Amino acid sequence: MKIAVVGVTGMVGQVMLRILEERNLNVSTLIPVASEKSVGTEVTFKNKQYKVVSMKQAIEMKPDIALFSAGGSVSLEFAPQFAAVGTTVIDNSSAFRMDADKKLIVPEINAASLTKEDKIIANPNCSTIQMVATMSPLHKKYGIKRLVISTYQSITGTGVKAVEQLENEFQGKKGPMAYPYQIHKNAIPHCDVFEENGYTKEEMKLVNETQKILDDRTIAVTATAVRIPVVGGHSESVNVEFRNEFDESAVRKLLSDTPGITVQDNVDVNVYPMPLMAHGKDDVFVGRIRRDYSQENTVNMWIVSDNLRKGAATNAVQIAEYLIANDLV
Ligand code: 11C
Repeated sequence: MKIAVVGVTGMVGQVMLRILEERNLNVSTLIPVASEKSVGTEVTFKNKQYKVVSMKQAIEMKPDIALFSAGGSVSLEFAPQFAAVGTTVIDNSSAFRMDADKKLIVPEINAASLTKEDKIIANPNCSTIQMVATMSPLHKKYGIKRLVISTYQSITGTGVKAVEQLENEFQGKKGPMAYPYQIHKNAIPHCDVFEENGYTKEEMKLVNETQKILDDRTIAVTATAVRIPVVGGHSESVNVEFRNEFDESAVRKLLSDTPGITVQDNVDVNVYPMPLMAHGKDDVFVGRIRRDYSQENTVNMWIVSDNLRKGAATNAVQIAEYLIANDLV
């Protein structure tokens, strides 16, 4: 397989390279792609050095698959150009996620809908992926009526500028600001831009992407997304109202039996998921599973995952693996 990684110098692009190495996908040719200012610099893949090429050069090389993580405007401009030469694009930006003719894929949930004709496939938002991965088996069994989500999101979701902001603030230095406020020792209830309805774009991704991936527009979703000074992953408090009766231990068992989910839930010995522990891992971690006594058929849980891995790069590589395994590229 000829695989291009577009946006290879970015935080997600770098993790994509590491995951392609770890998972031993059959990469016969790696094509690292970035903006003009990085062309000619080198990246390491499987102990070999590769020169970063331009978008134009990469398109001429007609990769089988291009993993995109270079921002929405780059995807809008270049994903169709790759698709036009026969490349299947797996796009990590929000550019195509809600397009009616593009599929929004979490492999464990809906990869079976993919066909050879899907030349641009959307990878969901990080905070959505870990949440729907957990909700999908529950929705099938109990029917989800409503989700109330509060996120506690890693600064790595914003990118390298945010990581540098926190490092500078930690050291008492001034520098470029990724956020409107100091993030060190702070919590900022503002991820992505505000929309006209008073929600942020990040919050509305949780609403719209969830309904699309679970293929059920009747699920009510409301969310508050908060940035915290953490690097290992996103955490989410999720209040889940079912249409049907549930049993707490059956929920725990169902999630434990779901591939890609690890239940960490034993409060007697202080076992619950945390971003510090999820960092560098591919699973979604779920704990603090407990009945909501204020409302019938409702359960609370705490969901944590490495936002650069399952929330972005791992999910994209898993889509590529599915396409290859099912002869769809
Ligand atoms: C964040 N979820 O943590 C974002 C990062 O739509 O793919 C990814 C943005 C996106 O700020």
